[in-house]
Amino acid sequence: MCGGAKTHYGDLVHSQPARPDFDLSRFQDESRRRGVSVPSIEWPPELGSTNDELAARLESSPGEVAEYAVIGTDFQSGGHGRLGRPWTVPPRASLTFSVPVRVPPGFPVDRLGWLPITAGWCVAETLREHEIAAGVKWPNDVLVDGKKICGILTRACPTPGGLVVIIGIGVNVAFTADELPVPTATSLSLLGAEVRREELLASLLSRLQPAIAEVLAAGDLVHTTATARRVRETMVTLGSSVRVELPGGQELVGRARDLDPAGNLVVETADGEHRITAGDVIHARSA
Ligand code: BT5
Repeated sequence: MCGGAKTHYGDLVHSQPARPDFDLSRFQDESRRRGVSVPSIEWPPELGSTNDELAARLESSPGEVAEYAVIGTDFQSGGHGRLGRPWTVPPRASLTFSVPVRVPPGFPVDRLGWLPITAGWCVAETLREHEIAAGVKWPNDVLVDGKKICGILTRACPTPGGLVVIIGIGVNVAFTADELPVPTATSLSLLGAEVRREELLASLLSRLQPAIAEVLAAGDLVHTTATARRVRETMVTLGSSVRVELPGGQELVGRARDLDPAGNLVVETADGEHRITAGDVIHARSA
């Protein structure tokens, strides 16, 4: 079902470029080449949300969900971000998937904020392989030249066997300019990188598995790991002038100084230092 036809997508009517379906055997070849092993991978042509699908399975049959079992899709019709905001992608143009990770007993839950930023670092490193200068934006984005190329949504699910965190990742791979859902978005193709999603996924998982394992094994000391150091180095938020929209509707304006041991953003304002546990960060243009 590739290419050619005029398609309704959101409010737009446009010609869809030809884009290949996700090819599972190609992914297996790429995984073998990179030494990546996943217990299983499912890639239906369409799903509402890969995160919601995984959450439903963890609820109904948690014992059957293996760590790092991948659920992806060629078209996510009801993808969402934080606070139920829409995550919008055209068919076959995005690397859209979720994986579950098991949180070891005793891992401090206030340190779970390291998971989305660690996943963001893994995405940024993967894109750098393709000469794309990507950076992590706190708390869950990957940016290139200030534009969002990837969004990450983590969700903690209690199960009888312990806490499982779903890591959901959407990377914009092959959007045309008129398919960008918001002017602040970008895509690999628009940056001149033609990359197969199978290759991208294998490459990303080869980083994600060891980085997340290191973070989860470090417990209270996660902020001292090599991964945490790399996350900081790749985080474009740090050192930037920022406006932070807090969940209650208040705003803070200041400079993002650092991450604290829990992965919270430390912002210095005229009246002192603030630790941000949740919120939307807007980078100042000059930063
Ligand atoms: C996010 O939320 O950025 C997290 C997005 C996570 C998507 C993945 S895909 C696999 C898994 N399954 C899901 O259902 N979700 C995850 P947030 O920080 O709240 O940003 C949402 C905002 O990003 C929207 O309000 C738009 O402004 C913008 N946006 C929507 N689609 C976008 C896209 N494709 N690229 C860039 N920005 C987009």
